[in-house]
Amino acid sequence: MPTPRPTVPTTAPQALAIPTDSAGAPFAMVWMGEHYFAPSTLTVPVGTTVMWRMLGQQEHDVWALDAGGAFHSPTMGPGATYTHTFTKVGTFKYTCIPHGGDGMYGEVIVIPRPGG
Ligand SMILES: [Cu+2]
Repeated sequence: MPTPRPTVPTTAPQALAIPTDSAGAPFAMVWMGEHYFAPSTLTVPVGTTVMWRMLGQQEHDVWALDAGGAFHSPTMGPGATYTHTFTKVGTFKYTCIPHGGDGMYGEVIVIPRPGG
């Protein structure tokens, strides 16, 4: 039986559901490009590792706006990834520093883990 060939999305997916990684830890993806994060609002249980992945051709970054929730990626070129694990419940807004003026904002809403 042939293995389906993986496809690379060329537009921003609107709904993403990748609940766990191979070790069973919560995991989620955010895609980024010109000039968006998708999904721009992501809700995950506490302890989730979020990976941002660059689909765009320009350079972008992931820069927390909350002073206490500091996470800052390096400048990311095409294909680059950045991960951050969210260990506290809360709403964490972030932007792309070069493109905040173009409305390139996102947020991660971290909720208590279901069932404790
Ligand atoms: Cu950007």
